[in-house]
Amino acid sequence: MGTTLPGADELAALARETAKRCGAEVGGEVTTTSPINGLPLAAVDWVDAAAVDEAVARAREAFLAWRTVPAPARGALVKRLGELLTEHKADLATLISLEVGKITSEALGEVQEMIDICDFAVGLSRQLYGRTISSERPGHRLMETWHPLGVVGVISAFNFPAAVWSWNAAIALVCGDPVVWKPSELAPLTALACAALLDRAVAEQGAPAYLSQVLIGGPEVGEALVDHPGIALVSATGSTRMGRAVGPRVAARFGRSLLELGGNNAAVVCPSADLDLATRGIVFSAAGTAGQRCTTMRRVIAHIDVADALVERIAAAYRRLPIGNPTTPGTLVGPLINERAHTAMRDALAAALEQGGTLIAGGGRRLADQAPNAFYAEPALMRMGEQTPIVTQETFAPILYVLPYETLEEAIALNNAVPQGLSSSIFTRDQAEAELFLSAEGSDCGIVNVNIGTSGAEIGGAFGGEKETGGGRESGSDAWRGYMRRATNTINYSGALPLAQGVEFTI
Ligand code: UN1
Repeated sequence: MGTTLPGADELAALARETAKRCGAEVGGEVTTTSPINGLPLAAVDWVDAAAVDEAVARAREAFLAWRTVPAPARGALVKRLGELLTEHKADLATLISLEVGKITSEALGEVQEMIDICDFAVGLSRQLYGRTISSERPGHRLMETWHPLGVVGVISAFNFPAAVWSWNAAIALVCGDPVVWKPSELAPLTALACAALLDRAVAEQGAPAYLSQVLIGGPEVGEALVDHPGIALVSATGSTRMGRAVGPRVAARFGRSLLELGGNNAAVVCPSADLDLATRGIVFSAAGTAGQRCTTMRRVIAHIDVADALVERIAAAYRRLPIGNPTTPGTLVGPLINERAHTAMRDALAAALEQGGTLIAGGGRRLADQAPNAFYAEPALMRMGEQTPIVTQETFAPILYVLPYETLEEAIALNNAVPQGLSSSIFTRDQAEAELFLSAEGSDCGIVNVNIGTSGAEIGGAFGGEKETGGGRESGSDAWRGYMRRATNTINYSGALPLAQGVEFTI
């Protein structure tokens, strides 16, 4: 299965037609590659850093109009966007598969996340609640009001080339903020298609032009966004290295940043765990999306009593994984994004072996004879005696390290002993163990799950993590507050002027 990869012409034609159906014209000077066959897919035009100034100025103008539109009316725009995404769900999923190699089901799932966040944002547009607070003074009222913040800059990565933009854009738009988006240069067609659909919704709804702009270009475009004083919030998803550059630069100009950076997510598997369920959860999180989610499971911390049986089950599943063309029905593992990712995987596996690891399954390359520039990797399962330096790093590829533990305290310490803090899970049927893992003494991650894997979060919760993951929260719950500014209001209807804290100041 999945052993015949499509040729360049076939994929290029499909990309062109699909983008066109979404309203995006493809063409330009810079060639992109499909990871499916490693061959040219399309050509697009890039802008340079100078385009950022102009885009921000236009967005600022849009902001001045949009911030006065009532939030529920802003929600109507996002509602229309959600309808258009629903209509073009299969198209966007095709572009995602062609550009980043996601299997069809996961590509459709990514678009579903976009539709879901639109639904969420539409509901939110009738909320955006502030509090009223008891005033200590008679005849006074204390309250808070949430106002639009300003222009939001979104920098997104290749692995969720559409959904990350939508989490930001849907929320930003109902909050009254225009968006300037710098997508991954590896997935420009997906970005252009998303932008075209939103442009259509903007035109149909009579919303201000330039509420949404997309800037296809290199890293210097992202840097210009980061440094631009007209960008009130920089929402950046990518590596910890990228975040280390972005965070201080935005802070230096007192801008706001929302960082979604690396993860090194673990599952603790306890003696009472349902091992079949754990195996399914682990394999989806570790091998799904070819190990290229920030929520990908990279470590299993298994109790010594169940480690052998668990490893056997995971290894058996790994040996059966259908690897190949991600658009072929039944394929579960598509290609890595590019050669660099494959080299990083190979290097990490070599380091793990050197650090005492044992390769149990996978790790090889497939289809290289047929497509020398496409990088299909067998998800790798490694047993490690301890958490060596390579295990503490995030390698953006499907490598799963299995570590042993004896006490739950030890397992929690291992879970937390990495620089990243995005997602974690525990497989157990013992409620006390689950509760400890969820408690203040438990996992230090932003996402802590019980009896499911580390990836595949729903949009209703706040998404993000601690430590080197960057601390940002986007998507559901109250993440919207990051996109607004809060004003605290004290209103005096008493006719007198009592001062707070009992201060006397009689003139
Ligand atoms: C990412 O990998 O950047 O929880 C985001 C998940 C998805 C989002 C992943 N809903 O796996």
